[in-house]
Amino acid sequence: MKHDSGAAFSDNRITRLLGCDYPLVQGGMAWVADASLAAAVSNGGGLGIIAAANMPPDLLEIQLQKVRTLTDKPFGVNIMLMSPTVDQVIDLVAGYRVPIVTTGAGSPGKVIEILKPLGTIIVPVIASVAQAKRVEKQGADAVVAEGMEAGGHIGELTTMVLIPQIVDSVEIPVIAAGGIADGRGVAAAFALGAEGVQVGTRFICCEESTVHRAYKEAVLNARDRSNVVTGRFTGHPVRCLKNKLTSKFEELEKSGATVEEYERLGAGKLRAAVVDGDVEWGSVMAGQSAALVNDILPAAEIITELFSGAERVVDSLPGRNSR
Ligand code: TUI
Repeated sequence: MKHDSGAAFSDNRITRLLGCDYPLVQGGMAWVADASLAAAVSNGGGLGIIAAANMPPDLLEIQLQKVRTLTDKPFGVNIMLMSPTVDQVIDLVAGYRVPIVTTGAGSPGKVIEILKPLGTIIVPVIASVAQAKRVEKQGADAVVAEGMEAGGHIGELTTMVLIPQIVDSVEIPVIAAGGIADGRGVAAAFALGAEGVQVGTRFICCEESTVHRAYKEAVLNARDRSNVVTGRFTGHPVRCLKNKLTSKFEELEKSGATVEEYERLGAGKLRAAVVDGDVEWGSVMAGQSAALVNDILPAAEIITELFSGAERVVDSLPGRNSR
């Protein structure tokens, strides 16, 4: 099926690079971004992503096999560079000839060195100008520039100031991430010079997302002040929805706990929230855009809404003749 709504946004360097109808990459959300979600996004005209995260390699392999049964469109794998199994993940991604890789939480030099010669398209997620320049030099094909509105592990700059600085610093195309959950956000990203968007939190609440119902409800119920960033002192700040776990994290931080004590409290908590639905004591990672998510829709509908909404925004800007 050819997707038409939002056509004004759908032929550029990102759609040509990724081979999809819309310049949209799904966020590589640990435990959330499985084959079911990735295939739904790819079938909807975006680029679906399976998050390798800290997954044991045998579980990742099952997801890689599964995604091929659900879509024949391009898809990607997000490689989390702090994972203890990152080398095995790279080998698997090479073996399965995954067409596109996004990376997060570190420097992707090794990923580019190994996978680029195989023809893999590499799109690192970065959060600063220095990181963007470095990955361009290393051979990245595009970057996702992620503002601190995003969920999970974040940098320090907002999307609003990060995107134009990255656009001015590199030649490769820039995909904006962090805070984008509706057509207004897509239009704003393009206004800042991005040629694509990465959307994570919005897809937690899609029909094909296999996360626990309670996690989806926590995102649906989120409001403007529902987020908190914990763990800044560890060097790995993480944005989540506020709950008993994040209060405990804040208490620990105030009591002068060590990084080890702090990280011990966090172990296994994302899985507890996503898989078991423990949204009180689990880690409910979500971006600030959770406040903008108010319904559960099929992934394909979310994508057409994002781009038709962006077109409406552009058409209604001051000075434009409304149709
Ligand atoms: O990676 C993410 N988001 C994530 S990863 C994750 S799993 C995790 N859980 C707990 C603690 C830490 C990780 C949950 N959410 N987003 C992409 C992203 N990458 N944001 C920022 C960065 C980043 C950070 C450092 C990219 C490059 C980088 O380079 C370090 C360097 O040496 O320059």
